[in-house]
Amino acid sequence: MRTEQPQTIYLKDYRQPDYWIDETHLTFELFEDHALVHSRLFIRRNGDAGLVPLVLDGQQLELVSVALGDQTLAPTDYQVDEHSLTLHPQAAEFELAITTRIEPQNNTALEGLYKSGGMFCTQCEAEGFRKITYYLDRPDVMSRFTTTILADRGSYPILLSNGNLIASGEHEGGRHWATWEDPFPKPSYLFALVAGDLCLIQDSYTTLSGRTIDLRIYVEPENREQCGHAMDSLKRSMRWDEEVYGREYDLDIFMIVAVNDFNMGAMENKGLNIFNSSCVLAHPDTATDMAFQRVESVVAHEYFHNWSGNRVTCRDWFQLSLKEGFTVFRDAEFSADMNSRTVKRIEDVTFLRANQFAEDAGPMAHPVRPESYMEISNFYTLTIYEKGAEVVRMLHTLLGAEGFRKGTDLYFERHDGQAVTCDDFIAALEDANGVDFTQFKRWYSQAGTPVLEVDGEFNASSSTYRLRCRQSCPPTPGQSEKLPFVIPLRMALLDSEGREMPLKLAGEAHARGNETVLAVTEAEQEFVFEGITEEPLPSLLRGFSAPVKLVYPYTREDRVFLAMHDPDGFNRWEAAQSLAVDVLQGLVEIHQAGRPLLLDQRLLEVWRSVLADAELDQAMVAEILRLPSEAYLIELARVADVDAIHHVREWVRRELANALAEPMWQRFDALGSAAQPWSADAASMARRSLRNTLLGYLMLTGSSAAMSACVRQFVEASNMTDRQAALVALVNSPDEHQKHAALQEFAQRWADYPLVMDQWFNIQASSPLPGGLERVQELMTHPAFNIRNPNKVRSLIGAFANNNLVNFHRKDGAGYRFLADRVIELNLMNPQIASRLVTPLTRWRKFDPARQEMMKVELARILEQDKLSPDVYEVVSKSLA
Ligand code: 0A1
Ligand code: ZN
Repeated sequence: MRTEQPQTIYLKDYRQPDYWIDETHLTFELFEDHALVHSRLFIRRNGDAGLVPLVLDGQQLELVSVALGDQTLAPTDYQVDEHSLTLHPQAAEFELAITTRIEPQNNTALEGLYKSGGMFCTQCEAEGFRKITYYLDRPDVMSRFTTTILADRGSYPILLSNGNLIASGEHEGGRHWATWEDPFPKPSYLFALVAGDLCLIQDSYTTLSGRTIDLRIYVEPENREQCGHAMDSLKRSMRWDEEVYGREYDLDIFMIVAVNDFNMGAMENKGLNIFNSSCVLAHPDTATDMAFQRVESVVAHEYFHNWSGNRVTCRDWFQLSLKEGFTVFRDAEFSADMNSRTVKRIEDVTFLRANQFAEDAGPMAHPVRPESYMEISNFYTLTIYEKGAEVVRMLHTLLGAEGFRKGTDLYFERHDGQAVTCDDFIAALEDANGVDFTQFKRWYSQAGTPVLEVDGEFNASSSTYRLRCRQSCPPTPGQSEKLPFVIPLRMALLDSEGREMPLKLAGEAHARGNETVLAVTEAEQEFVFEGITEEPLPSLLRGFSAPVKLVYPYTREDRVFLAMHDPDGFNRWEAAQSLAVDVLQGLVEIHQAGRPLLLDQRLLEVWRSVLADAELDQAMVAEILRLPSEAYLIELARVADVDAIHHVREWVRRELANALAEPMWQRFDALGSAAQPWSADAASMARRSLRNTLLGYLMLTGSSAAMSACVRQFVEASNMTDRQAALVALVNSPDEHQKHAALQEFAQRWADYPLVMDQWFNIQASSPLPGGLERVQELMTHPAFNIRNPNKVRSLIGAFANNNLVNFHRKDGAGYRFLADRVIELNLMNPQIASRLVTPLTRWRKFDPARQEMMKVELARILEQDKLSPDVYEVVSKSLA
């Protein structure tokens, strides 16, 4: 066990810094075996802070020199330890010059300045800047940056930093330099630098006010052809932010750089976004439709941060969701506007419920605005991002689009250039609309997923319908009691034909139309609708209007009815899903009791009718036909029986496929062939999505017709979406020969495309067929695998532990041991990746006692390691507490 425990940082301890840094002048001298960083800081004491020491953050730095004004300091004038440099300035304003020496080529944690392939790049959020130089590395210290980069011209012809290029030139010894100036004050986490041999794709954008912006995407030369989609997405994002939020871009140049080694998806550094190449590159030959959509949404997300994050930033890291929740909401709305709104919402809700709900029910559960942390990198979570976005969505729902826009206009105007809090955001929405969100703010302070129990009572004699709501929220670490939330409940009442009934609430003067949003604010609350002349069926929580678990005593017949008739597309899908959940949960119990499985014909009939529905958007048909995931079924279970869940779900899939083979073939054939030319439009994507969902089902029938259709598709596909879908079906089929042939062919063809090889690893790691662990262990020795590359770790080890649940949870605990070994291996090499990787083990409370024990043994083994990074220590120790 590590001897020194990381400190816990508390929100309640926040206070302003003692000093401000008005200007930051940096010079980087880059060499192959080290880099020298010279900083000149113009520092000013904060208000009436007295003669307090100046404590600068710094880690893993070699201090070369310090000068205060024109005085070079002696080592006795300052104190240095592992985390800081302490100085004792006498003046209220002074200039400080520091030189540090670092070794980017040995930086495997990918935080601070590091090398990815042949290029230098940075990642400073959240606390990476302190690994570059000593600084007040906190987001409320905003400074104007000027950056000069000096490097060998041959190896690093491109030298980039934030803002505008103001000068450049030659230097002796084949070296050259460039100076960049960013006119906007920013915190250090938004600093960026890139030096490399990159090619440039260039375009321009004219803003609403007529300014021309130079748009640049830098990639390695072999990827030049794969940038078109990112560029288009960027231009669409710029237009959308002007139209929907009135936000125009502010610098004259906007740059994106793609790097292969990156811990996260991308980073919104001012004017110089740095991206994981997986979130930039997209070409139909190599990227799936899903990858295209991810590129579009990540490009938009980072671009939108220019306002929600950069112009207005966070006061401290407890406020992270201020920028992330808001920006995820913005990018989701952008994607909804660019594609199918309903399908986008279904995808996001599916993801949230399978993953964020699990986090909210686990040992690391925390509020959207946490109150404490040990390592901030551990708090870039689904709760901060996705639940945070749901919270902003609820505000949008409560205020309406116009009211919300008035609020965001005020927020941007009031806080431009400032570092602020979630309270400031809410205050702007309140002030612009004259509302009070005091109670609503509990969404920021209380963790856990609320449960909303609803039931209805029709009274024929009074023509009323009474909707009773009861809310509760399970305890989470450090929070045993919860107060009621404000839950916006979007709903309608349907008559026996599925038509929406006019809604009028007792005690209200005005009718509410056919759909309304009820604000559930009490622990128990009733709503009485008048003028209801027949017993209605309620359609509740439309569009998933709040991140809660809805419980309503629907019968299976009710769910069938809603799945067939609800005029709201989202709730049609939801009804089909919840019917499938109910059926699957029932079958799991039957299977556990050792009784024979029998499929509820109602599920079959819903699937049959959706399959025959020519009116419904094809992407929606595909969404409805997909069964709820194993991960979601595990999340819903009290004690999850992974084997039974897997067995039953596969059995139902096969039953559906066999029973519906004929209409599935008909629909499949009617959708054309995978050989037809690729097109990016929504209709084509929807067609591919449905065709491939059907192919997956048809392959379960084991027919030779399905196998030959699949092999044909693998060979003839005009694009990666169809080729990959065929490969998935082949890999999961029992035909060893076809599987190996396809895998080999694929690996040979795409050996030089790391992102395609990531898919190849992912598909095999995710296959639930027996022997999964051994396959993954063998793949770790494949020449294309590299444990230092986060994308590879995610696509092989992460995919195995998160997607391949039967193999990961195998009875002898070998899956757990394997994952713990990898976490230990990565612990010091890349702490952020190690601590993310350990997540599946922290969910041990969900499983049977034997598995719980084995998972805890592995967690304890990790905890006993000699040098545990704070990242891994925090997650593992909290999950065992
Ligand atoms: N702010 C970025 C995500 C991000 C956060 C931390 C990182 O450190 C490794 C990197 C990126 C975003 O929301 O896109
Ligand atoms: Zn973000």
